This record gives sequence, structure tokens and C-alpha cells, in this order.
Amino acid sequence: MDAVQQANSGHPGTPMALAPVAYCLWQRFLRFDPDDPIWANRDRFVLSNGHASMLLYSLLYLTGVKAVNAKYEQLGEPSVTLDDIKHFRQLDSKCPGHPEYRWTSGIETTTGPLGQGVATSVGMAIARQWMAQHFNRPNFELFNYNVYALCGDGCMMEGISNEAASLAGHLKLSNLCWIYDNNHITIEGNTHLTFSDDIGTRFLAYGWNLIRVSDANDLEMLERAFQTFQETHDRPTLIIVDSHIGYGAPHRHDTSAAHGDPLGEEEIRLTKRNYGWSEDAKFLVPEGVQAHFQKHLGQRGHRLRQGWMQTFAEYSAKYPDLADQLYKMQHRQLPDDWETALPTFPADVKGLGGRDASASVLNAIAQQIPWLIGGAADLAPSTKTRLTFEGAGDFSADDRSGRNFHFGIREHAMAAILNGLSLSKVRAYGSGFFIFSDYCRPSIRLSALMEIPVIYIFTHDSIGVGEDGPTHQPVEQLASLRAIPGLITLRPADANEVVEAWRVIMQLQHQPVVLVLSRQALPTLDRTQYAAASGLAKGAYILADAENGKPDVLLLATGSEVSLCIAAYEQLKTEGIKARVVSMPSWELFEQQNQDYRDSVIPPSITARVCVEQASTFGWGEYVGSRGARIVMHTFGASAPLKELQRKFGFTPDKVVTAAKAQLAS
Ligand SMILES: Cc1ncc(C[n+]2csc(CCOP(=O)(O)OP(=O)(O)O)c2C)c(N)n1
Repeated sequence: MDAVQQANSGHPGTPMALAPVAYCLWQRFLRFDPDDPIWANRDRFVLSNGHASMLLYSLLYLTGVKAVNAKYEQLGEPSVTLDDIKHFRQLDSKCPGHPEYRWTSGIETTTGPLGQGVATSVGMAIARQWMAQHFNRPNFELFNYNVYALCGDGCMMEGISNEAASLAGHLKLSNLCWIYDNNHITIEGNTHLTFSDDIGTRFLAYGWNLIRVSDANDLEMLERAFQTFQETHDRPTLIIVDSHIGYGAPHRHDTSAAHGDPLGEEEIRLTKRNYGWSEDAKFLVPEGVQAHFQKHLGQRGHRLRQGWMQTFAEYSAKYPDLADQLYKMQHRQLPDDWETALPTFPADVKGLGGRDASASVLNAIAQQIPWLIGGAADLAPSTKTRLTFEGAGDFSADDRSGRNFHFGIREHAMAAILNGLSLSKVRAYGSGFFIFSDYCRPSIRLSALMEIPVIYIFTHDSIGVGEDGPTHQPVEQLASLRAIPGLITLRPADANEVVEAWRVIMQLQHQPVVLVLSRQALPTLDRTQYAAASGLAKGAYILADAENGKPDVLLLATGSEVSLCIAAYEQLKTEGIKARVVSMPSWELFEQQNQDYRDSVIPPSITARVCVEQASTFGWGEYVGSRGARIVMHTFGASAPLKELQRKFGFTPDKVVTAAKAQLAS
């Protein structure tokens, strides 16, 4: 109450209403050691209704959770101080408006957009099932944690929670427990306005176990509910808790304003009086409260983690290879010689599709990196992301060892689940058609915000899709993803750039990546004639140049349009025109290079420039300038064979040659 009042913004009501639920779970059940909030086998607690962040900050403060830095080092200091709470929602406080992973230790995932947290929790639960199968050995149960997610009506209304709950039920994730705060209130008022689902029936239909607690203040009923969850071994559990949101006097008769407002000084005094609390005291934490949390959550967590450490020491002696894998996975490192698996592709005019090259590379490196796992949203035969080697297997309710995941036609949940997997430290990828990246975008954004190395593989990257037509031809998706801070996009030009893309991707520790691949075959460039594909690591590089290294015109392209520019370059060469082809697979990696390198690739003095990309023009101004030529997409494409589309939209060597000459003439 005091923090929200002081900030004069935030949501006090839900944290107050759910305090008993959190108290019961954390004090009596959660296997979590405040001294080590990144212990690999801790139970996860996800606050999916992230606007109730003050509940989580209070827990972190009262239970004395310690801070950890980005290098996984324990700092010894508290994650959240009372001062942070006093500065709720203020600059640099560890208590921002919504919980932020990476910023505040003890926060398992960034929530905020409602529905993301619960969907991410499914990824965490899957990760534990897979890791248990992979790492556990008889008498060495390294992974048996549970995942708890607290959510409200908002999460339940969002589509993503439906997708995620459906998959969780199908996969029988019995280590997953969602707690639904059934308070009938959202921002615009009573849920009578908008929501009449029978949630219980819905979840029964998903194959979940259903428990009801009719009073959020009844600790004994809550305890029984959590016990029942723990005793349920064949499906996930939903606990529906009836509660009353807290709201202040001005809104007594208008619950529609129960959100986003402090209670008001007078109401806070009345509430404190009702609790038998000093009415004048602010931010008061009575003696003994932290000790009380230490005595239960703290001591239990400490004992369990110590036991686990002991077990892990014995495990390391008995299974050194597995222990080494686990260490590397936990620290986002790679096996020593993983790169030896990377293939090279011989020059080939006919070439192969980006997706086909990627399939070979992925299958090669996945054999070196056992914790590289993933799948598709029902498109693996098209995205070619299936691991086909012996023993790769399929992850299912009956087989937790499989490395091929089937997310079903649930792109949004897939992306959030990938976040959950990545937060659990396995290396996860997911795939689909590039056009459907729109369905993943909110979760991709969170991967970037959380700085976690999720791998998104999107194929069918342009009008190259051909006959499927405008609904399936991505146009603005590249620009839109390039706009996300911290996200790396990669659109390789040929099979060897695909190899180099994977070399870069696997070494990323804190950045998610979107790998954009063609469906259609792309010529494999002759790298004895043109520059090595390793230039990809710098984001953009000179692929073909004027003989004296002093070109008059620049041809800039990504992906499938690079070989087009090469054809144009060769034609210009025969006419004595000095051109340079720059392959630009990753704008973000290029922007990370120093000015000298960037100027050496795209010299400011050369203003005759042509860019070629089967995507929207947005963003290209940065590289071609206001006077450069742009051969790009201005519409949503059309349904026709690829060759006809290329002609219609001007993606031919002739058009590039003409544009280059026009640039030189002007
Ligand atoms: C995707 C998304 N849409 C809208 C919001 C804005 N918002 C924050 S809280 C809230 C109401 C949530 O209602 P409920 O989940 O029932 O939470 P409670 O009222 O119990 O606190 C809304 C719409 C949001 N955070 N995320």
C-alpha cells in the first residue's frame, strides 16, 4: 500500500488480495533458497499478472533473496531492498513497474503483457521434464522442480494462454500448477462485461486437474490444494482461487476504478487500523517478519539446495561427462569442438534452399550439442528443422527424451515456450513460416528484452514463396524485426552463409536471433571467385569488388537477392562499369562494427547505390541514402510462380543493371 501510494501509480489491490496465496505457497511449499536464486533445481514462481509486481517485490524483500550478476556470481547483497520498494517505479530501482528478468534477481521471467507468463511457465515445465530425462540417473534426481504461475482474468482471456494450456494438457505436464485469481475484476470493471467462460470446464477439457479454493484467505484450503497438485502425477493442475481485489474509498461503489490507482492515504490508515497496525507507520516491517520467512522458506530451501549440491558432487564423480554438459549448459557455453561439425558447401550454380542448407547444419551441430532442442509449429517438413539422426526422437507425454518438439499450430505459445526453455538454460529453437513471425512477435520482443539466446528459424522468407500468394508472402516482417532492440536478424545469401550464420548463432549468449531462410534454391557462390562467407560475422561484407577496390557504384542486398546482384555485377563488369556487391545478412551485426570497418564496406564517398531486397523499403534509407535506388516491395505480392513474380516486381539482374547505370548517370 505504502509503495504504490508513494509512487502514486501501480496496482495495490491484487498484491493485497493474493498475499495469502503467495504466503502459503512460498512458506509451505516452494523449494527455493533465497541465498541462491539461480539454483538449477529450484521451483519456479512466475507472476503472470505482472501488474501485481509489488507482491513479488515484497516476497523478494521479505524472504531476503540475494542478488546474482550476469556472470552468475553471487553478490551477497539483497536483490531488493526496502529502499528499492520505497522507490517503486522510479529510475534505477530494482522494483520497476512490471517484473523484469535480468534486472532483479529472483524474477524468473519478464511478464507484463498478460498471458506471456503462464505460457512461458509451460516452457519451464517442459524443460524440467526434458532435463530430468537427460540428466537424472538412478539415485541422482537432479531435476524434479515444479513450476507455479499466478494469473488473473487477463491472462485467461488472452489467446496465448489457451494455446499454452492446450499443449500443457496434451503433454501431461504434471509439474505445472497455475493459480487463477478469480476476482471478476479487470480494468474496465466487472468481468460480466466481457468474460463468461466456464474456466473450470475449459481446463477440464484441456485435460487439466481442477481444484477450487473458495476463499483466498483460507490458508488451510490453499495448503490442501497445493498438496493435491503435488500428488497429481498425470496432468497439470489449475487452482481457481476466489478472491476480492483491494480498492480504495473513492472507488467503493465503482470497482471499475480498482486498478492502477493507489488506495489513498485515508484508506491506507483505515486498512492499517483494521490490521491492528500502527496507522502512522510507513514501510513498516515489524521485527521478526524476515526471520519468520527464513525459518520456513529459507531453511527448507537451504537444506534442499545443500542436499542437491552434495548429490551433484557425487554425480560429477560418477558421471563426469554429464556433469560437464550440465555445467556448460548452465553457463551458456558450448562443447569444446562443436565447430568441427560445421560443413562447407561446394560451389553450385543450381544450389539449394536456405532451409535445406540449414537442415544439414542444424543436424550436424545438434549431434555435438546434446541440449540443442526444438521444433516447429506444425511445419517441420517445410521448415526442415527436424533432427533426423539416430536417437533424436520426439518429445511427448510418453517420451521426455525426444529432442524434436511438436508445438502444434500455436506460434505464439511456441515462442513463449521457447523463452521458458531458454530461461531454463537449454538451447532452444522454434520454427515456422516467416509470415507467421507476426504471431510470435510479442514473445520475440520479450526474448530480446530478457537478453536470452532463443533461436527463431523462419523459412519461406519472401515472395519467393510463389503460389501461396500475398497472405503467405512476408513483406514488412524483416523491417519490423530489425526494429526490435537487441534482436539479431540474419538473412543468409547462400548455403555457406547459412553455415556461418549458425557459427554466429551458437556463440550468442545473451541475444536472441531470427534466422530468415529461403524456401527456393539459391546458387552456392564460388568462394574462390568471391569473398569468403566468414564475412557474415561482421554483418555485412564486400562479396565482389571492382578490380582496383575503387568501385563507382554499390549494390547492397541480403539473402536471395545477393546472387541477383552478383549476376548484375558480372554484366556491369563486361561493360567496364566498376561495381561492388555488399552482402548484408545482418544489419545488427554490421552496426556493432567500428566506423572504419563500416566505412570500408560502404564508403560514404560513393553515393551511387542500389539496394535489392524482397521486402519493404523501410530502413534501407540508412544504407542507400535519399538518392539511392531501391528495388524492394511496395505491395503484399501476388500469387504466381516465382519466376513470374520476380519479373513483375523487378527482381532481375537487368533491373539491377539499369538501376546501377541510372545511379551513375545522375
Ligand atoms: C496484453 C495486455 N493487455 C493489457 C494490459 C493492461 N492491463 C494491465 S492489468 C489489466 C487487467 C487485468 O485484469 P486481471 O488479469 O483480472 O487482473 P486483476 O484485476 O485481478 O488484477 C490490464 C488490461 C496488459 N498488461 N497486457
